[in-house]
Amino acid sequence: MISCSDCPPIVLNKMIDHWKARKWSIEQLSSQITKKLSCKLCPKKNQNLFETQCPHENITLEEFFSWRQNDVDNNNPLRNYKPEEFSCYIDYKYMKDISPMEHMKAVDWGVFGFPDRDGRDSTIWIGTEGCYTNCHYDSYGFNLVAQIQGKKRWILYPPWESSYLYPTRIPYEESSVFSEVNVKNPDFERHPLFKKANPYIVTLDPGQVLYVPPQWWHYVESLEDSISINTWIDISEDSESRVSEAVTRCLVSLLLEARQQLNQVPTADDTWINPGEEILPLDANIQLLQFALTSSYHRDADKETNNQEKLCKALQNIPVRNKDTTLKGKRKWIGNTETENCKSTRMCVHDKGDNSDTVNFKEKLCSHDVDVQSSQGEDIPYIVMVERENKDEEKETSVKHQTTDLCRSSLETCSSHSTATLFEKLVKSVLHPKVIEATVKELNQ
Ligand SMILES: O=C(O)CCC(=O)C(=O)O
Repeated sequence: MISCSDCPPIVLNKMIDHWKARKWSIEQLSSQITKKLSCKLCPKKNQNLFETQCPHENITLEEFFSWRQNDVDNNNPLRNYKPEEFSCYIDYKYMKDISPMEHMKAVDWGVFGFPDRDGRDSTIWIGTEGCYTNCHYDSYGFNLVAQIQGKKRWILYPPWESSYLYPTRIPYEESSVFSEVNVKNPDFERHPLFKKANPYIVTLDPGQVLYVPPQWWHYVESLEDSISINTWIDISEDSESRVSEAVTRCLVSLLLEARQQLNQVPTADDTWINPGEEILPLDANIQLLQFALTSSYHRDADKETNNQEKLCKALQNIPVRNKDTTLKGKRKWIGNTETENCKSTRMCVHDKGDNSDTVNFKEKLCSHDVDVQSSQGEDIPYIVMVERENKDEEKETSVKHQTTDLCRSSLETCSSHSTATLFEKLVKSVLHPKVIEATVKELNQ
């Protein structure tokens, strides 16, 4: 089994021209999506506030659009925010919750190997120039992101550089691990290891789709008013992440209960929990942990469908080219020549030897002088690799999938524990001297 986390992000071009959603604009959507939506407003002078530090309002897309046109009436909740001072982001909205039914088929992930996925499995992000999502990684799966309107810049970091990014679970958001670093304006005294981080940077234009590999960190900012639509696709390693997430939820609910006992409940905004997160009581979370452990233990990896392989297959005949090569006439498939780079462009999860079903992305990306028998000129789909910014530094290739220390050695024993034993194990692992030592170090800083 090859880890799927050590392949780089790629940009897929001309693959969504057939989507109805490809033609959407904020103006058009403002008459079609009529529900009130929560949005975050962030002062433009500080591009690194956590969601818990920004004001939120409930608005219609129509109110958003007229605010952008400097046409606000007294009922518009945005009337007190100046567009030149604040960015506004209607982020992370499941289309099935907010969009009319006819929008569901306007999105179609079939060309990427997922014919059953459409708007019902997608999330939409609508924001002004300057809006952003702080640096984080998603605990589950991989991500396909389609840019619909406006340009967006993605700054990505590989999972093997996690220690340079100072991960934190506060503010808490289910399945998002945030970085403490202000990646746009880092404080190297507080985060000295960040100097070693190697970003991969890409600006997405409308019509492009970004593949974000599992557990890659990303900071995202809109360079123009923009719409994007994405789908997160599960992978077999998610069962491990589900255990980590369940442990985190148990600890968060435990600490929230402790906070209540200490009468430390905030009167205004809660800086521990991202807006919209619902925290269940501890006993419910312990049960969910039990369930995650049992499913993780009983899963049959051989029977699982491999979604990364599906993506590989869907992309196998799509040429890879350099950003700058033209598509006319005979051309090369541009891959990376160095063996080490080729290794890192692997996308498939299973190495099945001679099995002809196996799609070897690495070989494809490393092939050269391939004649392209195409008369379709500029209109055919193609792939562009997202490149690393600092190429001179050594790349560490060993990627460790995030696992929890709790029960690492014996999932079987652990999944059969009673609530009481599981809770005791949880408390013991939190009270582990190594954790205490790290805590003391943190408190002394
Ligand atoms: O587009 C954004 O602002 C963030 C998107 C994101 O974090 C994601 O798709 O995982």
